[in-house]
Amino acid sequence: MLQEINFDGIVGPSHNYAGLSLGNKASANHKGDPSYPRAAALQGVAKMRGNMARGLAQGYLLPLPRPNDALLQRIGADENTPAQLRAAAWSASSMWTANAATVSPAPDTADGRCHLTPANLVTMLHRGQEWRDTKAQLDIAFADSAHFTVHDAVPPTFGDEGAANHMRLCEGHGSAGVEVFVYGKPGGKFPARQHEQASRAVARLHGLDPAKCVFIEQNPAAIEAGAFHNDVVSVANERVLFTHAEAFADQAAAYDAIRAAFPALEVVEVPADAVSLAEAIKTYLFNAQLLTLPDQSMALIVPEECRESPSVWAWAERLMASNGPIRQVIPVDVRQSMANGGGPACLRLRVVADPATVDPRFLLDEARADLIEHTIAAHWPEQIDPADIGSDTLATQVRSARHALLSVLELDSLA
Ligand code: SUG
Repeated sequence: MLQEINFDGIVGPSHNYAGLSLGNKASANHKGDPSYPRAAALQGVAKMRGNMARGLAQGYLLPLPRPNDALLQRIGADENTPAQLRAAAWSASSMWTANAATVSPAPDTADGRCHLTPANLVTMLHRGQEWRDTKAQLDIAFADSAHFTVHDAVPPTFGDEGAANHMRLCEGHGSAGVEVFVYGKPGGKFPARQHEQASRAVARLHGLDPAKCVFIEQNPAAIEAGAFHNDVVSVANERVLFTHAEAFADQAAAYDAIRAAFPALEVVEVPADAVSLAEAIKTYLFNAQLLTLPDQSMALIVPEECRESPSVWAWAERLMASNGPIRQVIPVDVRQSMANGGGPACLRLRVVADPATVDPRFLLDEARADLIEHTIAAHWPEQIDPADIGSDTLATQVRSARHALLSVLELDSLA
C-alpha cells in the first residue's frame, strides 16, 4: 500500500546559531545566540510523535557526522580561520530534510520505482557538505532496488535544494501526480538557491513525463523578502496548493500552467492584504505540513509563531471556519529550528512508498521514539554558546552523542 511517509531530520547535537545562511532572515537575526540542542531535538521528536498519533506513517533521518574534520582540512582551517568558516563544519543543518533530496514517487516515473536525488546544496558551504552522507542513509533506508532508485546529486554549478522547491499534485498520494519545480533566477540581493537546470536534470533523471512536469519561477521579491526556498511561501498536498499570493514571478501564469497539467487543482491563496509577505516569512505560515488525515480531511501543522501573529491567526481561524479542504490548523513548538529558518515543513522529507519496503530502522514507532528521546536526553548538550564552537571537549561530546544514537538504532555502520 503506497502512502506518504514523512522522514523528519533528528536535530543533531551540534545545533547552533552561527548565522551562516545569507538571505535566511532568522539565521541572520539569531547569529551568536546560545542554542539548546537537547530542547531542539526533543521539540522535533514531539512533532514526530504528534503526527504518528494522528495515524500517519513517520520516519526519520539521522544527524550527520560533525564536526566535519575533512571539511576543516579542505579549507586549511587554522587558528586564524574566521569563526564562521569554522562553524560550517559544525552545522547541524541536515535536520532540514526537506533539503535532503527530491523525491518522485513510483506512480510518476517511467520505470515504476520511487526515485530520490540528494540535493547538492552547493550555494552554502555548510550545506554543501551534506549530500554524500545523506545519500549513505538513503542508500540504506531505500536499499530495496525493486522499489527505489537513489541517484547521485546533480553536479554544480547548478544549485539544487531538493524537495523544498518541489511540489506534487495528485488525486491521492498513491496515484500518478504532476510535479512542480520552482526555481529562482540569480541576480537579486540574495542567492537564488534553486537553479532551473538542476530542477530539469532531476526531472529527467527521475524519468518523469514532461507533460506532467511544470517549471515555475519563484517571485524575486519573495526571495528578497527572505523566502530562500519556495516552501517558505507555498505548500501542496493532493489537489490543494496552499500559497501566498506573491509566491511566484507570475502568479496567474503559474496557476494556469499547473492547471493545464492537473485540471483538478484547488488553490487556497492568501492575499497580501490579509497576510503580508513579510509576516508570512516571519511566522512561516506556509512552511507547514499539509497532511491528509486518515479520515481524508486535511490538517495544516504550523509553527507556534503563527498563533502569536494577529493577522496570521485571524486568517487561520477564517480558514478553519470555511468549508474549504483544510479543516484544522495545528500549531507545534519547533522554536529552536525556527530560529535558524526551519519550520515544520523544513524538518521533513515526504516519500510516497509502502512502509514494508523501507528499512525499518528508519521508521518511527513508540519503542523507537522512546529510545531516541532517552538518548537525546542523556547525551545531547543542553546549551552551546558560540564561543564553544571549535572546542575539543564539545567535539568529543557531539561525536559520542551521535554514536550513542546510531548504536541504539542499530545503525552503527553510519559511524
Ligand atoms: O538552509 N538554515 C537552513 C534552513 C533550511 C530551511 N529549509 C527549508 N526551507 N526547507 C538554510 O538556510 C542556518 C544555519 C546557521 O545559520 O547556522 C541554516 O542553514
